[in-house]
This record gives sequence, structure tokens and C-alpha cells, in this order.
Amino acid sequence: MDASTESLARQWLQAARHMLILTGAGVSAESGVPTFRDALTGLWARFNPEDLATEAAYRDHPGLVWDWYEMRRDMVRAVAPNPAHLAIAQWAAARPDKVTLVTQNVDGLHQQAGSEHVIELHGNLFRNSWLHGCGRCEAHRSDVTHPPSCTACGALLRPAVVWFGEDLPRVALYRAQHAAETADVCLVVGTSGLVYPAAGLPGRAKAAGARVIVVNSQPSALDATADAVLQAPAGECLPRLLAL
Ligand code: BJW
Repeated sequence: MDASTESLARQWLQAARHMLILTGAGVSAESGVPTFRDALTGLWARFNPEDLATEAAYRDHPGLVWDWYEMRRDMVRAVAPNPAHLAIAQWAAARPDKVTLVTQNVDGLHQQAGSEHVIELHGNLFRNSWLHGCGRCEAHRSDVTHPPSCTACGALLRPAVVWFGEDLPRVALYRAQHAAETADVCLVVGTSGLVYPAAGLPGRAKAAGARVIVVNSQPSALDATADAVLQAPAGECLPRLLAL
């Protein structure tokens, strides 16, 4: 990585009055959480995650998709935040009200690292909701079925994450878009930049005048939008970039 690009990016970050940090699966990679588009191992290597993360897949293969999420929950329970999560949490704690942290991740590792007010665009792996439930599902929950279901209406319990074709949580998306429009620096970490509307946030920030910094171990779809591209693992780069 070019040391002068990193030094320039650091100057922008230090001078920022308001900063948007957008993270994706790459920020958790060094904790041991596979990125969304990495090949999974074992049984799951046969499935494309993009094909499993839809309501249609859940309706067609509820047990399989539920087990995929249970496997991922177990995996995330066994890992810890890495230096990238910690650097972000410490940077934001030292700058109250100047940083908005928006994540596409559902693993909760930013919060575990100490980040507060994290905007979760795609939900959270450790919460469930009812798929088109009757409103009384929790009182009629049966764990005999796999996945759990409502004995009153037959609805299935589902992970409270956002699948393809589903709307993002309205308030979270509004707050993220507002942060993009008011930021003077947008730091993008570990996302392929392929999934919208999250991938549109750096462009929105740039259009409103922000400098965009991309940290990614590989080229990403957002490199063309960036004013600085730091091609490096987040766990190595962020502790330097965000050193207090
Ligand atoms: C490292 C690293 C290290 C590795 N250090 N870096 C506009 C244009 C085109 C399509 C659309 C559009 N608007 C909407 C769409 C449709 C769709 C979409 O975007 N499709 C595209 C695939 C084309 N979007 C939606 O459906 C969204 N809903 C929506 O827009 O509603 C309105 C609507 C309704 C109906 C029709 C149309 C519109 C919902 C999107 C929901 C995304 N959900 C998922 C699953 C969440 C649950 C779960 O986890 O199971 O969210 S998909 C998956 O992708 C997950 C992620 O959050 C998301 C983004 O992935 P991310 O984080 O970028 O990970 P990767 O794996 O792609 O990349 C990792 C990166 O890290 C790589 O670049 C590595 O190099 C890097 N890396 N190690 C630094 N150590």
C-alpha cells in the first residue's frame, strides 16, 4: 500500500467534522467470519449464499436455511472483535457526535468491540421475527417444528435479517442516507460494494462533497468512487489509519 495515500487519508480523517463509516463483511474476516461471497466449507460449500438469503429460499427449504443461520450463529458466538472493530470503536468514542457507524453486517461484532449507536442496515443474526405472522405468534410458538412456527397461523420464525428483495429497516436507511449527505469524509471498509442500497451510500456522500476512502484487501466496485483506495486487510490498516 502507498504510504503517502494512507497519510493523506489520515489527514482527511483527522480534519473531518462529520464522518460516515460504512462496513461490510470484510471488517469481520480477520475475526474468522467468512465474508458473504467467500466459499463456505463442508455442506454449505454446495450452496450459493445469495440463493439462500431470500424469502423464496426459506419457503422452499425452511429447515436448510434455518440450519444455515444456526450454523452462522454458532460460528459468530465463537469469535471476537478484531483490531479493525476496536480501532473504529476507539476512534468514535474519542469523537462524540462526529462519527456515524453504518454496517451491513449482522454479526454484532462492532457492538461487542464497544461501538454505540451502530446502524444495522441488514438486521441482526441474533434476533428473530415472524414471517408474515398473525401478531399473536409468540404466544403460539411451537419449537416442535423445524424451524419453529406459530400453531395459530402457521407462520415460520425467521432470522431478523434483510433478505434480497426485502426493504431495509426504514429508519436505519434514512439515518444512513442522512449521514452520507452530511459527512465530509466517508470511510468504507471491507465491502464488495455490490449490494444496494448500501452500496449507494459512498456515491451519495461523494455527491454531497465528501472525500471517500476505501479500505479493502481486494479491488472493489467502490474503488471508482473513492478519492483514496487503501488495499490492505482492515485489521492491519485501520489501527494505523485511526490511531488516536
Ligand atoms: C476484506 C478483508 C479484510 C475480505 N479486510 N477487506 C440497485 C441496483 C441493482 C440491484 C438493486 C438495486 N437496489 C436494490 C437492488 C436489489 C438487491 C441488490 O442489491 N442486488 C445486487 C446483488 C445486484 N438489493 C436488495 O434486494 C435490498 N433490498 C432492497 O433494495 O429493497 C428494495 C427492493 C425491493 C424489491 C426489489 C428491488 C428493490 C436488500 C439487500 C439485502 C442484502 N442482504 C444480505 C444478507 C443479509 C442476511 C445474511 O447475512 O444472511 O446482506 S446479502 C449480503 O450482501 C449481506 C451483506 O450485508 C451484503 C453485502 O456484502 P458485503 O458486506 O459487501 O460482503 P462481500 O462478501 O460481498 O464482500 C466482502 C468484501 O470484503 C470483499 O470486497 C473482500 O475483498 C473484502 N475483504 N477480507 C478488508 N481482511
